[in-house]
Amino acid sequence: CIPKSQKFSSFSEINENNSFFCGKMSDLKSKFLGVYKVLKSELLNDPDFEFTDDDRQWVERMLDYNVPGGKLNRGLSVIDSYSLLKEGKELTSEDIFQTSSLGWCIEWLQAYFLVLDDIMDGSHTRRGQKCWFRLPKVGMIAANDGILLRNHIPRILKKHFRGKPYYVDLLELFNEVEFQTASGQMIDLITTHFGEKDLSKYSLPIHRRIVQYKTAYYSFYLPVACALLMAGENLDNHVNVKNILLEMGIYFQVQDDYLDCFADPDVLGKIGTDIQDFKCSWLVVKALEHCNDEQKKLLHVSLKNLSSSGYVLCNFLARTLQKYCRVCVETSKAIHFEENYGKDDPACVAKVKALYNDLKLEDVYLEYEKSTYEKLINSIEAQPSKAVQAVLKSFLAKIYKRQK
Ligand code: GPP
Ligand code: MG
Ligand code: MG
Ligand code: MG
Repeated sequence: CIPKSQKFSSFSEINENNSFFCGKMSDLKSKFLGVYKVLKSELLNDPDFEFTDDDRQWVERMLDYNVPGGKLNRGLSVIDSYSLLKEGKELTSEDIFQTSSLGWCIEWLQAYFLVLDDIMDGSHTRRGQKCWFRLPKVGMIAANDGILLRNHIPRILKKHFRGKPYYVDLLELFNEVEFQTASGQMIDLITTHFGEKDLSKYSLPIHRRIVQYKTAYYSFYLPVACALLMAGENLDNHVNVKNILLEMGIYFQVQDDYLDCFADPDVLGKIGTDIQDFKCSWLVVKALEHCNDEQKKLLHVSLKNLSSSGYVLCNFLARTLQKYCRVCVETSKAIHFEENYGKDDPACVAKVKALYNDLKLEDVYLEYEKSTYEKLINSIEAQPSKAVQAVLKSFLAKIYKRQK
């Protein structure tokens, strides 16, 4: 146990006997969850608002429902990364409290995004329970709860980091990353308009741009950037680390897209909606890519057959024929998809999934996963600092071949 003299913030008031650091609460996750209780209690007693018992009860229920129930990877990564940056030096109890608080700010950010994202995507379940907005007494109050969750972050930062030399950097970091995520979410949503008009507009570069912004900054760059700031680093000196983390974040969202269709919802904790929502998912992009290849092959064979059977095709005729065939093929592909993609009808969803299976997208995904892992390991090992390498490898190990 830490000595009583090592008090910090309001933490010791709540854990009078320091039980947070002792006995059965000894593992990191339990410590992390202990900090959640402290932060929640502080927010429920925020002097800038006059809470009634009813208000307090609502906020507490809303927080418990939406904040701590996930895998907590993003939050725990702040502690993990900071500890690796300190190269084995044991963290003080204050280090643990501070890194956990920053970790929770990211979990709060995630809760805010998810509450709103589930409304926007028309989702049904999240983390093994009904989406918050689907609860009868909640509905669109969830939109305001999202705003409240977002506002809790600067409250936490003010209370615990105001005196730190990196306080302004932290605020700017959270603001910048939120802006990038909201912009990514915007393109995720408006791209469906273009897709509905012409599905063949979906492509890998468009997908990459969406997922880099909507997922990679807040899920991968933010936890490490928080740890770097706490360690006294200037973020401008870590552009290479940022780029690797963004690549990892893109890989993570490809996994999310794959799991949306192929994972068992009981394991994943959520029921996929990407097909129904006409999303520019990695799977639909790959399906379109593979259709094209098949069709190109077919086209090629038919032209070869025509020539070998004695017909002399002038260039003009060949080009016209090729163009005509491509139009037919494109049209049939569009019909095939457009009849079923983006429809909230289980039969249509099943047809799209059957097509994904016919195209063996699972194999395409496994190959993507393998080659991305190898590329990431190579770029990580090219990093000059062993501590930074350890941070990045630890992150990658958490997500490689994940099932949920
Ligand atoms: C993941 O998209 C991205 C987010 C949750 C960011 C949302 C950002 C907002 C500004 C609201 P997703 O819809 O694929 O996630 P999931 O599959 O978990 O619903
Ligand atoms: Mg969603
Ligand atoms: Mg979404
Ligand atoms: Mg998803």
